[in-house]
Amino acid sequence: MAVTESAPPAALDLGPDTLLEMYRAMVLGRLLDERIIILNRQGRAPFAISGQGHEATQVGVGYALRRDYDWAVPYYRDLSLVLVMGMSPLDQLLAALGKAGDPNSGGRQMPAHYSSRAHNIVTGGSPVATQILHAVGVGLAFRYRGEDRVVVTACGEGGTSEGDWHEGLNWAAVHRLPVIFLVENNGFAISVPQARQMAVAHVTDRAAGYGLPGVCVDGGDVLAVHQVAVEAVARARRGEGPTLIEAHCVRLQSHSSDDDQRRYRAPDDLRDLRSHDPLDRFRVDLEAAGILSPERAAAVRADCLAEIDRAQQIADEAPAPDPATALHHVHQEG
Ligand SMILES: Cc1ncc(C[n+]2csc(CCOP(=O)(O)OP(=O)(O)O)c2C)c(N)n1
Repeated sequence: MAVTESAPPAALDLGPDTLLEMYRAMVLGRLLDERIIILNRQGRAPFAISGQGHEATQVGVGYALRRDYDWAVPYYRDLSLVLVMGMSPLDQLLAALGKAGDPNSGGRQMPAHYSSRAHNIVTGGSPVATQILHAVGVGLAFRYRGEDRVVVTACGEGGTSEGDWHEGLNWAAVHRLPVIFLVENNGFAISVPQARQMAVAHVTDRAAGYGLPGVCVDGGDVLAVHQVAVEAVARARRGEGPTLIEAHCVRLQSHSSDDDQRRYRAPDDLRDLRSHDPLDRFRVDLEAAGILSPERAAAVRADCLAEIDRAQQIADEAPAPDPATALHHVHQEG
């Protein structure tokens, strides 16, 4: 099956309200991400790993899913995806500050290991790409139960070098499972560029080797990603099996709060990144279409900041986990 470049999203029939909602979702993801980095730099959040630059991909995919029906097995950059699926800024700030009320892990796991029973989001381990096999298992469960749910799982292009990724795609294609394999390709695995990671030009060049369709898309174009994701979800629901989506994103921040990308990326490359900011692209498109004005864009930003401020106040005041519970959920109890 050939790699297909995505068609322009002309066929999309999204009204202005939905487009504005998607824009707000991207802004909320960005501002919350920035807030978590600030908390890290203040020494209050132990770790931050940024999704800045990936928002269009995640919101485009998230809006193709049926909320609280479909499932996700995300990776650490998927902040905007889990927000679209129903998690809140408060959920993530409780996690960032390691509070007892953190729904992801009760303040135990590193931040960015997203988990929500209520919104069908499955937590993962930290070893890269282990989540891929979990998603395939979720897809198999849907098949056994005769449900038409879909599960999306994500990783970076570096994650596709792991054996788990290859086994997962192979198995899902053989059994035509309703899994969407999203690769958020930002060109780097920490400091390792894509060319040192694979000898093919596109991750989707490998799709034919497993017998599933692979679609390459501009991950900075929220509507293009959305169209590709809508088609992949429809295919999976019809029982026609998995799709591999490779979305080319920019990584605007360093790999994580423990990294400094100025040590391995050229200054020109870093300067150029900002001209590919997906939020600016969508804002300009919406303004050109007469759907958004600069005043309205400023109001969306202020509204998102107010939501994050309110959430942070609650998270600040929330209790830390009781030290006596530190070993709970580690070994079998009772
Ligand atoms: C099995 C394993 N090896 C190495 C690491 C350390 N590690 C964490 S993230 C990462 C890079 C992953 O890059 P990529 O999959 O391209 O995703 P990105 O972070 O660029 O979004 C590495 C090497 C790990 N967590 N697990």
